[in-house]
Amino acid sequence: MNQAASYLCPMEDLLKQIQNYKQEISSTVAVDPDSLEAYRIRFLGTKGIVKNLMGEMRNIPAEKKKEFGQVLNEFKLFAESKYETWKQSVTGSGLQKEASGSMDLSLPGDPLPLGTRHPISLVRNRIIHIFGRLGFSVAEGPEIEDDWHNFTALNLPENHPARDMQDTFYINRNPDWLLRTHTSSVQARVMEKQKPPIRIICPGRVYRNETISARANCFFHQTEGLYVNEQVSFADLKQTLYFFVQEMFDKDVKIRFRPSYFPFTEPSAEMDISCLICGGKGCQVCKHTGWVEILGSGMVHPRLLENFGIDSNKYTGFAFGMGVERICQLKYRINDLRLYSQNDVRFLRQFTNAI
Ligand code: 2NM
Repeated sequence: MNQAASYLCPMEDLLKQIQNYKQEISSTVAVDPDSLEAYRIRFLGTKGIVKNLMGEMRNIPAEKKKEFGQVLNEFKLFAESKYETWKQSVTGSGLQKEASGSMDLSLPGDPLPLGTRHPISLVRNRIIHIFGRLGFSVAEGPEIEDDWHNFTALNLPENHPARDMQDTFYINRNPDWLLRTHTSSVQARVMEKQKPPIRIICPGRVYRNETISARANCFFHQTEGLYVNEQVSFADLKQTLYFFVQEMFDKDVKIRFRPSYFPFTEPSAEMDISCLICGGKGCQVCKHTGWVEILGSGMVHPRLLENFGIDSNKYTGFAFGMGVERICQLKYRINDLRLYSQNDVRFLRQFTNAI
Protein backbone atom coordinates (compact mmCIF):
# COMPACT_ATOMS: atom_id res chain seq x y z
CA MET A 1 0.00 0.00 0.00
CA ASN A 2 2.73 2.35 1.09
CA GLN A 3 4.80 1.46 -1.89
CA ALA A 4 1.85 1.88 -4.18
CA ALA A 5 1.15 5.39 -2.82
CA SER A 6 4.76 6.57 -3.34
CA TYR A 7 4.99 5.05 -6.79
CA LEU A 8 4.79 7.53 -9.62
CA CYS A 9 4.52 6.48 -13.18
CA PRO A 10 7.46 7.87 -15.30
CA MET A 11 5.49 10.82 -16.62
CA GLU A 12 4.19 11.91 -13.21
CA ASP A 13 7.67 11.60 -11.81
CA LEU A 14 9.07 13.75 -14.62
CA LEU A 15 6.38 16.40 -14.23
CA LYS A 16 7.23 16.61 -10.54
CA GLN A 17 10.91 16.97 -11.35
CA ILE A 18 10.17 19.78 -13.80
CA GLN A 19 8.09 21.50 -11.12
CA ASN A 20 11.04 21.32 -8.70
CA TYR A 21 13.52 22.60 -11.27
CA LYS A 22 11.26 25.57 -12.00
CA GLN A 23 11.14 26.41 -8.32
CA GLU A 24 14.90 26.09 -8.07
CA ILE A 25 15.42 28.40 -11.06
CA SER A 26 12.92 30.95 -9.70
CA SER A 27 14.80 31.22 -6.41
CA THR A 28 18.22 31.48 -8.12
CA VAL A 29 20.04 34.66 -9.15
CA ALA A 30 23.19 34.46 -11.24
CA VAL A 31 25.27 37.44 -10.16
CA ASP A 32 28.60 36.80 -11.88
CA PRO A 33 29.89 35.15 -15.05
CA ASP A 34 30.92 31.96 -13.15
CA SER A 35 27.53 31.24 -11.62
CA LEU A 36 25.90 32.10 -14.93
CA GLU A 37 28.07 29.58 -16.75
CA ALA A 38 27.44 26.94 -14.06
CA TYR A 39 23.71 27.47 -14.57
CA ARG A 40 24.02 27.17 -18.33
CA ILE A 41 25.95 23.89 -18.11
CA ARG A 42 23.54 22.41 -15.51
CA PHE A 43 20.33 23.27 -17.31
CA LEU A 44 21.08 24.06 -20.94
CA GLY A 45 24.33 22.19 -21.64
CA THR A 46 24.57 19.19 -23.99
CA LYS A 47 24.41 16.85 -20.99
CA GLY A 48 22.19 19.22 -19.03
CA ILE A 49 18.79 18.77 -17.45
CA VAL A 50 16.74 20.00 -20.41
CA LYS A 51 18.52 17.61 -22.79
CA ASN A 52 18.07 14.72 -20.32
CA LEU A 53 14.36 15.38 -20.03
CA MET A 54 14.10 15.42 -23.82
CA GLY A 55 15.69 11.97 -23.81
CA GLU A 56 12.92 10.78 -21.47
CA MET A 57 10.40 11.34 -24.27
CA ARG A 58 10.95 7.80 -25.50
CA ASN A 59 9.69 6.36 -22.16
CA ILE A 60 6.43 8.32 -22.39
CA PRO A 61 3.40 6.40 -23.68
CA ALA A 62 2.36 7.53 -27.15
CA GLU A 63 -0.94 9.06 -26.04
CA LYS A 64 0.85 11.22 -23.44
CA LYS A 65 3.72 12.39 -25.65
CA LYS A 66 1.96 15.53 -26.82
CA GLU A 67 1.05 16.68 -23.31
CA PHE A 68 4.52 15.98 -21.94
CA GLY A 69 6.12 17.60 -24.97
CA GLN A 70 4.26 20.83 -24.28
CA VAL A 71 5.26 20.93 -20.61
CA LEU A 72 8.83 20.17 -21.48
CA ASN A 73 8.96 22.80 -24.19
CA GLU A 74 7.56 25.44 -21.86
CA PHE A 75 10.20 24.51 -19.25
CA LYS A 76 12.94 24.77 -21.86
CA LEU A 77 11.83 28.28 -22.83
CA PHE A 78 11.59 29.26 -19.17
CA ALA A 79 15.15 28.06 -18.45
CA GLU A 80 16.48 29.79 -21.57
CA SER A 81 14.78 33.13 -20.89
CA LYS A 82 16.16 33.17 -17.33
CA TYR A 83 19.59 32.59 -18.79
CA GLU A 84 19.22 35.49 -21.21
CA THR A 85 17.99 37.85 -18.47
CA TRP A 86 20.88 37.05 -16.15
CA LYS A 87 23.37 37.23 -18.96
CA GLN A 88 22.29 40.81 -19.67
CA SER A 89 22.51 41.85 -16.04
CA VAL A 90 25.92 40.24 -15.52
CA THR A 91 27.49 41.73 -18.64
CA GLY A 92 25.19 44.73 -19.21
CA SER A 93 25.01 48.30 -17.94
CA GLY A 94 25.11 49.51 -14.35
CA LEU A 95 21.37 50.00 -14.34
CA GLN A 96 20.82 46.38 -15.19
CA LYS A 97 23.30 45.41 -12.52
CA GLU A 98 21.34 47.44 -10.04
CA ALA A 99 18.16 45.62 -11.05
CA SER A 100 19.77 42.29 -10.29
CA GLY A 101 21.02 43.57 -6.91
CA SER A 102 24.70 43.44 -7.85
CA MET A 103 25.53 47.14 -7.31
CA ASP A 104 27.81 47.94 -4.39
CA LEU A 105 26.19 51.02 -2.88
CA SER A 106 29.11 51.56 -0.51
CA LEU A 107 31.45 52.48 -3.38
CA PRO A 108 32.18 56.22 -3.87
CA GLY A 109 30.36 57.84 -6.80
CA ASP A 110 32.00 58.80 -10.07
CA PRO A 111 33.94 62.04 -9.56
CA LEU A 112 32.24 65.07 -11.12
CA PRO A 113 35.03 67.29 -12.47
CA LEU A 114 34.54 70.94 -11.54
CA GLY A 115 35.41 73.60 -14.07
CA THR A 116 37.35 76.74 -13.24
CA ARG A 117 36.21 80.32 -13.52
CA HIS A 118 37.37 82.34 -16.49
CA PRO A 119 40.17 84.74 -15.47
CA ILE A 120 38.08 87.70 -16.70
CA SER A 121 35.26 86.63 -14.39
CA LEU A 122 37.69 86.19 -11.51
CA VAL A 123 39.09 89.69 -11.94
CA ARG A 124 35.68 91.27 -12.55
CA ASN A 125 34.30 89.64 -9.38
CA ARG A 126 37.27 90.86 -7.43
CA ILE A 127 36.83 94.42 -8.70
CA ILE A 128 33.13 94.30 -7.72
CA HIS A 129 34.07 92.95 -4.30
CA ILE A 130 36.68 95.63 -3.59
CA PHE A 131 34.47 98.54 -4.66
CA GLY A 132 31.54 96.94 -2.85
CA ARG A 133 33.45 97.43 0.40
CA LEU A 134 33.67 101.15 -0.45
CA GLY A 135 29.90 101.39 -0.93
CA PHE A 136 29.76 101.08 -4.73
CA SER A 137 26.89 99.05 -6.12
CA VAL A 138 26.78 97.37 -9.53
CA ALA A 139 24.76 98.90 -12.39
CA GLU A 140 24.12 97.23 -15.73
CA GLY A 141 22.69 98.35 -19.06
CA PRO A 142 22.15 97.26 -22.67
CA GLU A 143 25.02 96.30 -25.00
CA ILE A 144 23.09 97.71 -27.95
CA GLU A 145 22.92 101.43 -27.20
CA ASP A 146 21.63 104.58 -28.82
CA ASP A 147 23.83 107.47 -29.86
CA TRP A 148 22.61 109.69 -27.01
CA HIS A 149 23.66 107.41 -24.11
CA ASN A 150 26.88 106.23 -25.71
CA PHE A 151 28.11 109.57 -27.13
CA THR A 152 26.07 112.77 -27.13
CA ALA A 153 25.06 112.85 -23.47
CA LEU A 154 28.67 112.09 -22.50
CA ASN A 155 30.02 115.21 -24.16
CA LEU A 156 31.44 113.39 -27.17
CA PRO A 157 31.02 115.91 -29.98
CA GLU A 158 29.84 114.82 -33.44
CA ASN A 159 33.30 114.90 -34.95
CA HIS A 160 35.06 113.14 -32.09
CA PRO A 161 37.39 110.37 -33.30
CA ALA A 162 35.76 107.82 -30.96
CA ARG A 163 32.64 108.09 -33.07
CA ASP A 164 34.53 107.22 -36.22
CA MET A 165 32.93 104.48 -38.28
CA GLN A 166 36.20 102.56 -37.96
CA ASP A 167 35.86 102.22 -34.22
CA THR A 168 32.16 101.84 -33.66
CA PHE A 169 29.93 99.00 -34.78
CA TYR A 170 26.68 100.52 -36.01
CA ILE A 171 23.46 98.53 -36.39
CA ASN A 172 22.39 98.54 -40.07
CA ARG A 173 18.65 98.62 -39.36
CA ASN A 174 18.95 101.89 -37.46
CA PRO A 175 22.00 104.18 -37.69
CA ASP A 176 21.11 105.60 -34.27
CA TRP A 177 21.88 102.21 -32.71
CA LEU A 178 25.34 100.86 -32.04
CA LEU A 179 27.26 98.38 -29.91
CA ARG A 180 28.37 100.33 -26.85
CA THR A 181 32.01 101.34 -27.00
CA HIS A 182 32.29 101.81 -23.22
CA THR A 183 30.13 101.23 -20.15
CA SER A 184 29.84 105.00 -19.53
CA SER A 185 26.49 104.60 -21.30
CA VAL A 186 25.27 102.70 -18.25
CA GLN A 187 26.36 105.56 -16.02
CA ALA A 188 24.52 107.96 -18.30
CA ARG A 189 21.35 105.90 -17.80
CA VAL A 190 21.78 105.90 -14.03
CA MET A 191 22.38 109.67 -13.86
CA GLU A 192 19.31 110.14 -16.02
CA LYS A 193 17.10 108.33 -13.52
CA GLN A 194 18.74 108.75 -10.13
CA LYS A 195 19.49 111.77 -7.94
CA PRO A 196 22.87 112.06 -6.18
CA PRO A 197 24.43 110.56 -4.19
CA ILE A 198 25.33 108.09 -6.91
CA ARG A 199 28.02 105.52 -6.22
CA ILE A 200 28.17 102.79 -8.86
CA ILE A 201 30.49 100.59 -10.85
CA CYS A 202 29.55 99.28 -14.26
CA PRO A 203 31.21 96.04 -15.34
CA GLY A 204 30.43 94.81 -18.82
CA ARG A 205 31.42 93.92 -22.33
CA VAL A 206 32.13 96.68 -24.86
CA TYR A 207 32.80 96.60 -28.60
CA ARG A 208 35.26 98.34 -30.89
CA ASN A 209 35.99 97.67 -34.52
CA GLU A 210 39.66 96.74 -34.41
CA THR A 211 41.82 94.22 -36.19
CA ILE A 212 42.28 91.24 -33.90
CA SER A 213 45.84 90.73 -32.67
CA ALA A 214 47.76 89.90 -29.49
CA ARG A 215 47.00 93.42 -28.26
CA ALA A 216 43.54 94.15 -29.66
CA ASN A 217 40.18 92.45 -30.02
CA CYS A 218 36.80 93.56 -31.37
CA PHE A 219 35.36 93.34 -27.87
CA PHE A 220 36.74 93.59 -24.35
CA HIS A 221 35.55 94.08 -20.79
CA GLN A 222 35.46 97.29 -18.87
CA THR A 223 34.62 98.36 -15.39
CA GLU A 224 33.84 102.01 -14.97
CA GLY A 225 33.09 103.76 -11.71
CA LEU A 226 31.17 106.91 -10.82
CA TYR A 227 30.72 108.82 -7.60
CA VAL A 228 28.56 111.96 -7.60
CA ASN A 229 27.82 113.81 -4.38
CA GLU A 230 28.32 117.16 -2.68
CA GLN A 231 31.98 117.97 -2.04
CA VAL A 232 33.51 115.14 -4.05
CA SER A 233 37.12 116.08 -4.83
CA PHE A 234 40.13 114.80 -6.72
CA ALA A 235 41.54 113.69 -3.34
CA ASP A 236 38.58 111.28 -3.02
CA LEU A 237 39.36 109.93 -6.48
CA LYS A 238 43.01 109.36 -5.59
CA GLN A 239 42.29 107.69 -2.27
CA THR A 240 39.60 105.43 -3.76
CA LEU A 241 41.84 104.24 -6.59
CA TYR A 242 44.82 103.83 -4.28
CA PHE A 243 42.77 101.58 -2.02
CA PHE A 244 41.65 99.64 -5.09
CA VAL A 245 45.13 98.82 -6.41
CA GLN A 246 46.39 97.88 -2.95
CA GLU A 247 43.55 95.40 -2.60
CA MET A 248 43.85 94.20 -6.18
CA PHE A 249 47.61 93.78 -6.41
CA ASP A 250 49.78 94.49 -3.43
CA LYS A 251 49.94 96.69 -0.33
CA ASP A 252 53.33 98.01 -1.46
CA VAL A 253 52.18 99.14 -4.90
CA LYS A 254 52.77 102.83 -5.70
CA ILE A 255 50.55 105.00 -7.89
CA ARG A 256 51.10 108.06 -10.04
CA PHE A 257 48.76 110.25 -12.09
CA ARG A 258 49.56 111.72 -15.48
CA PRO A 259 47.43 114.50 -16.99
CA SER A 260 45.32 113.24 -19.88
CA TYR A 261 42.18 113.99 -21.88
CA PHE A 262 38.74 112.36 -21.84
CA PRO A 263 35.68 114.19 -23.17
CA PHE A 264 33.62 113.27 -20.10
CA THR A 265 36.04 114.45 -17.42
CA GLU A 266 37.88 117.67 -16.57
CA PRO A 267 40.55 117.49 -15.34
CA SER A 268 41.43 114.02 -16.58
CA ALA A 269 44.29 111.77 -15.57
CA GLU A 270 45.70 108.37 -16.35
CA MET A 271 46.87 106.31 -13.42
CA ASP A 272 49.98 104.14 -13.42
CA ILE A 273 51.11 101.64 -10.82
CA SER A 274 54.68 100.72 -10.00
CA CYS A 275 55.66 97.67 -12.07
CA LEU A 276 54.67 94.47 -10.26
CA ILE A 277 57.24 92.42 -12.13
CA CYS A 278 60.41 94.38 -11.39
CA GLY A 279 59.17 96.48 -8.45
CA GLY A 280 60.01 99.68 -10.31
CA LYS A 281 63.58 98.91 -11.34
CA GLY A 282 62.68 98.55 -15.01
CA CYS A 283 61.88 95.48 -17.13
CA GLN A 284 60.21 94.46 -20.39
CA VAL A 285 56.66 94.62 -18.98
CA CYS A 286 57.06 98.27 -17.95
CA LYS A 287 59.30 98.99 -20.95
CA HIS A 288 62.03 100.01 -18.51
CA THR A 289 60.03 102.90 -17.06
CA GLY A 290 59.15 101.19 -13.75
CA TRP A 291 55.47 102.12 -14.28
CA VAL A 292 52.50 100.49 -16.01
CA GLU A 293 49.31 102.25 -17.02
CA ILE A 294 46.15 100.68 -15.62
CA LEU A 295 43.22 103.11 -15.89
CA GLY A 296 41.81 106.48 -16.90
CA SER A 297 39.99 108.83 -14.57
CA GLY A 298 38.93 112.38 -13.84
CA MET A 299 36.37 114.75 -12.37
CA VAL A 300 33.02 114.46 -14.16
CA HIS A 301 32.64 117.35 -16.63
CA PRO A 302 30.00 119.80 -15.28
CA ARG A 303 28.30 119.82 -18.70
CA LEU A 304 27.65 116.11 -18.29
CA LEU A 305 25.97 116.59 -14.93
CA GLU A 306 23.79 119.34 -16.44
CA ASN A 307 22.87 117.00 -19.33
CA PHE A 308 21.17 114.82 -16.73
CA GLY A 309 19.60 117.62 -14.72
CA ILE A 310 22.13 117.42 -11.91
CA ASP A 311 23.04 120.86 -10.51
CA SER A 312 26.78 121.22 -11.17
CA ASN A 313 27.08 124.08 -8.65
CA LYS A 314 25.89 121.78 -5.88
CA TYR A 315 27.34 118.45 -6.98
CA THR A 316 30.70 117.22 -8.20
CA GLY A 317 31.83 113.75 -9.10
CA PHE A 318 34.71 111.57 -10.10
CA ALA A 319 34.74 108.78 -12.64
CA PHE A 320 37.21 106.19 -13.82
CA GLY A 321 37.40 103.37 -16.33
CA MET A 322 39.59 100.31 -16.60
CA GLY A 323 39.99 97.42 -18.99
CA VAL A 324 39.48 94.12 -17.19
CA GLU A 325 41.76 92.28 -19.64
CA ARG A 326 44.54 94.73 -18.79
CA ILE A 327 44.18 94.22 -15.02
CA CYS A 328 44.01 90.48 -15.63
CA GLN A 329 47.13 90.62 -17.80
CA LEU A 330 49.09 92.31 -15.03
CA LYS A 331 47.73 90.10 -12.27
CA TYR A 332 48.25 86.76 -14.06
CA ARG A 333 50.93 87.81 -16.56
CA ILE A 334 48.91 86.93 -19.64
CA ASN A 335 50.80 88.10 -22.69
CA ASP A 336 48.29 87.47 -25.49
CA LEU A 337 44.74 88.87 -25.46
CA ARG A 338 43.51 86.11 -27.75
CA LEU A 339 43.92 83.57 -24.95
CA TYR A 340 40.87 85.06 -23.26
CA SER A 341 38.51 84.04 -26.03
CA GLN A 342 40.05 80.88 -27.49
CA ASN A 343 38.49 78.61 -24.83
CA ASP A 344 41.61 76.46 -24.65
CA VAL A 345 41.22 74.35 -21.52
CA ARG A 346 45.00 74.16 -21.07
CA PHE A 347 44.86 77.92 -20.45
CA LEU A 348 41.57 77.99 -18.55
CA ARG A 349 42.44 75.12 -16.19
CA GLN A 350 45.25 77.15 -14.66
CA PHE A 351 42.83 79.37 -12.76
CA THR A 352 41.20 78.49 -9.47
CA ASN A 353 37.70 79.30 -8.33
CA ALA A 354 38.81 81.75 -5.65
CA ILE A 355 37.94 85.43 -5.94
C1 2NM B 1 37.34 106.59 -18.35
C2 2NM B 1 38.17 107.64 -18.05
C3 2NM B 1 37.63 108.75 -17.43
C4 2NM B 1 34.06 107.81 -17.22
C5 2NM B 1 33.25 108.90 -17.12
C6 2NM B 1 32.00 108.44 -16.89
C7 2NM B 1 30.75 109.18 -16.71
F1 2NM B 1 30.06 108.68 -15.70
F2 2NM B 1 31.02 110.43 -16.49
F3 2NM B 1 30.01 109.04 -17.77
N1 2NM B 1 32.05 107.14 -16.86
N2 2NM B 1 33.34 106.73 -17.06
C8 2NM B 1 35.48 107.75 -17.48
C9 2NM B 1 36.28 108.82 -17.16
C10 2NM B 1 36.00 106.64 -18.07
O1 2NM B 1 37.75 105.42 -18.95
C11 2NM B 1 39.06 105.33 -19.38
